[in-house]
Amino acid sequence: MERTLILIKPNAIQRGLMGDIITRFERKGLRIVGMKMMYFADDILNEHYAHLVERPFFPYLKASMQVAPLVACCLEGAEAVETVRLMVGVTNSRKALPGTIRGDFSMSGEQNVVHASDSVENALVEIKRFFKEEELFDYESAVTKFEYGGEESLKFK
Ligand code: IDP
Ligand code: MG
Repeated sequence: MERTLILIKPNAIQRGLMGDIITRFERKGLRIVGMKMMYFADDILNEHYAHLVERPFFPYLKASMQVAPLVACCLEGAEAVETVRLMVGVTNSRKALPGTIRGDFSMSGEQNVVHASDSVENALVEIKRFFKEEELFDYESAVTKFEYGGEESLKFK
């Protein structure tokens, strides 16, 4: 099974949306295999948003990501990276489709409630950035056979 990283951003924590966001992923059938609350320290923030440091909005983004703690989650499932990006919606929440997390919970391009890894390759790097190996959990689920078909279970082992 594939893993991806999401961050429930400080703006979502402040607005009391943490539970709603986690529930979306749980209901979908994505398994939470790691979860922690933390402050986004300078060194990992600069690394995580390295692709944006030159952008004019970077100082605002950085401040908004450090104003309160965030919750980092590692989610597991078949094609989890792509599925979670679809659930999150496009960056600008005003353009994000209704039914997506950003589309339903936010009005902003910056304060857009959640981060999700954008490729399988980046997910591997981002999960390592936020979680030590012993903070991630492999566990059996009694309901996997009701979540995936027989062929899928073989394909996405
Ligand atoms: P993504 O979060 O949808 O993957 P990225 O381009 O990786 O989008 O940008 C990371 C974060 O930077 C966004 O989620 C958003 O908070 C912020 N951001 C991106 N573009 C803008 C912008 O044009 N104005 C303000 N903030 C932005
Ligand atoms: Mg991104």
